Amino acid sequence: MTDSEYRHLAERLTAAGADLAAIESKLRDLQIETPSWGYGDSGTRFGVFPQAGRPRDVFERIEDAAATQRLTGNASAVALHFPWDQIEDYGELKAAIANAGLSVGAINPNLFGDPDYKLGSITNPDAGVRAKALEHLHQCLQIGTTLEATGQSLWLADGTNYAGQDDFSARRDRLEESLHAWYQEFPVEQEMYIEYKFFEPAFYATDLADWGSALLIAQSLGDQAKVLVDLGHHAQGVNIEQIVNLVQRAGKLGGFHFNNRKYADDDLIVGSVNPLELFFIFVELTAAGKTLPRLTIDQSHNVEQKLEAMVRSVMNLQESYAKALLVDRAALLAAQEAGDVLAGHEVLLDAFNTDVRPLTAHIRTELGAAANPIAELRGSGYLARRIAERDSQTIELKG
Ligand code: PSV
Ligand code: MN
Repeated sequence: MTDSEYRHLAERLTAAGADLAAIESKLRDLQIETPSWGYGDSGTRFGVFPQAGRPRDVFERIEDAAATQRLTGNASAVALHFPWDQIEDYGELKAAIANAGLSVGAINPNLFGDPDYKLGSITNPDAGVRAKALEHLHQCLQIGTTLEATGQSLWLADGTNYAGQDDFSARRDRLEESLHAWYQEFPVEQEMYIEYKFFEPAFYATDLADWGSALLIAQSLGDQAKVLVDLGHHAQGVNIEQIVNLVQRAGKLGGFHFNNRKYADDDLIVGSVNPLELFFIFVELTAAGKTLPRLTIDQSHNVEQKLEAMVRSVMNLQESYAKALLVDRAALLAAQEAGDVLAGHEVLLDAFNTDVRPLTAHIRTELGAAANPIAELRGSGYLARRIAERDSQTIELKG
């Protein structure tokens, strides 16, 4: 992208009435969290394909998150997952994140990896297992306090595979009791984000299946409890932007896990399958009077180069956000009030079909990041250096 392409676009947008200075200021302020777990090894249930130069511990995952930030300029925080990122000394982790020029994103407790959670964690019929799960949640709050994190992002794998396996009401009672107990411990500095998912690993009923079940519990807990929308966690065809609007109106939209899917919870690069849906979501997020919630990427890159995939994801978010900021809200309202169906739709399409790449490249340059992040990454030798360092030495694994 060249300066002249930017100037040309800027002139055209300004002539069309856009407040470019205000839009550019919002683009500079965009804050995206990338997930520590998105940089390390991952796979499907059929296999894992280790990548050359992949990070071996949380410190190396932070190095890669910092590379994403340097290249894109808007990925300033790193979300953490425990115990995947567990280490002895969280002071050391906090310093490493700060030294990398990043801030601490949401803390993600993990209540799905331990064999004890086979029949559930905080909904398990066994009180001992529930107590163990609550202890982990308690520890995550403490880690959050040490790291000065501002949120805990909870996803439950809890659910049942067969009708009759357990009782819906009993499970909901256990869920409510446990989350109320955890909520009582929350310091004012942290929020609780409740993620929902309609299937997997449970295949009959998950205990937080949809936005309604998450919203109900968030409302019963209090102001610090909110709903988190993961784009891979809905049935096919569900209108996610309408859910976003509803939860936002209830004052309970806490955050996002961005990814994209074609079939199920595919965890593909955000915007890679359905960029139009992503844009419609940003149209809701940028409506008058709304403030952006926490924006986190939650992806698993299996066949594509992981760092490139993360950088591409941030760029896709930058572009989608920029397009939403271009929507002519006055024209949209006028069309809606006039009952002019296609005029309203076309206002959205005009923004969606604008090639904003010169604008997002310009903003990245202003932020000291790269106009062309993928080309810059490929030309920088970053990956070759990481392969040389990480694949040739053995280190004491810290997390
Ligand atoms: C579950 O599918 C999920 O979306 C949760 O957010 C987990 O923390 C994450 O994926 C693990 O990759
Ligand atoms: Mn998620």
